[in-house]
Amino acid sequence: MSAASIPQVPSGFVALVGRPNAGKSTLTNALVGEKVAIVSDKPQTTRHRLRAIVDTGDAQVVLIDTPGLHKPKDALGEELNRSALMALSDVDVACMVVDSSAPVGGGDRWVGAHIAKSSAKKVLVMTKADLPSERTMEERIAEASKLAAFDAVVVVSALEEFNIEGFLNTVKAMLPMGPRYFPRDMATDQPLEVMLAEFIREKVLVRTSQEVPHAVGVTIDDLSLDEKRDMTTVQSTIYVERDSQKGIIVGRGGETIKAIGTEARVDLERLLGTKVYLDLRVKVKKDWRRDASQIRRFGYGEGL
Ligand SMILES: Nc1nc2c(ncn2[C@@H]2O[C@H](COP(=O)(O)OP(=O)(O)OP(=O)(O)O)[C@@H](O)[C@H]2O)c(=O)[nH]1
Ligand SMILES: [Mg+2]
Repeated sequence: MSAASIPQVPSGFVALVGRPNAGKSTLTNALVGEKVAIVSDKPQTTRHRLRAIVDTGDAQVVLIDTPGLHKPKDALGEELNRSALMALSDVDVACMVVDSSAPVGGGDRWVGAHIAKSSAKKVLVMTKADLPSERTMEERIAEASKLAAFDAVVVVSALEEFNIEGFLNTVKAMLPMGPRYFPRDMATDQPLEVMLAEFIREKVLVRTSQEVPHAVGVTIDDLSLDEKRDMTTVQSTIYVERDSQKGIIVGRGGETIKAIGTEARVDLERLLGTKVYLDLRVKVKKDWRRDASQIRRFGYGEGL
């Protein structure tokens, strides 16, 4: 095909940036129409900047879901912030994602200051529209609108699939014409092993609380396919920072780890397209979040 015949459509990169828990990954999944990003009610769920592709036939929107921007307490937190802020450079549209169920606060102002510096088109995205009253929403939009010179404001509820089309139409209109960046049927460019590890980590997040979710890192150690049985054996390790955390994840009589494994297997089978035997173990790696080389080993933040 000659260069001249490659179809030109609105095509480009759209970063979703905001505080932890704002709903960036839930919105990403709603836009893609399948679950590519992990989600939980714990802050700092996302640890990998993730590209997700929404091809509407007449346009291609490449979303960049990012770790929530927060006040870092350790090397991991610093790395996650760096990774999220990096996503703001070189995108066509920078979306500031704000949780409309909470008052606009200092954290949002800090995120806004970074968005304001971006040379991209700017969109304020108010998420979780199903939660606040109309009046509260209006007040919060007014507050958040002051944080940067936004080109558009969009209100969505990813949970109720409200105005997902509206968001897409708004950003599509801001993209330059060009060739597609990715194949039309590709949902994400995230490597399979990373996705497997993340979906396992998601199940740990859902089942644990307080400091445990943040102390968890997951590696995929081996994948082997038995074609005859259409079965993939996945060996994976859940790392924590303390013996006490290991005890929580294993649970009484191995109850919790068993439940994590059962839940993760459903997602892993979907991702791999085979039956899965999941061999999960739990190990302690003391204070790994403070150690840059360990963070790189997990591939979190900029590690990939
Ligand atoms: N009611 C309601 N809850 C939502 C909506 N979108 C997200 N949530 C919830 O908000 C919580 C956080 O969602 P995530 O998508 O993981 O948030 P995030 O911004 O990706 O968070 P980090 O990855 O930690 O930065 C989850 O419990 C979601 O179920 C929504 O539209 N309505
Ligand atoms: Mg997320």
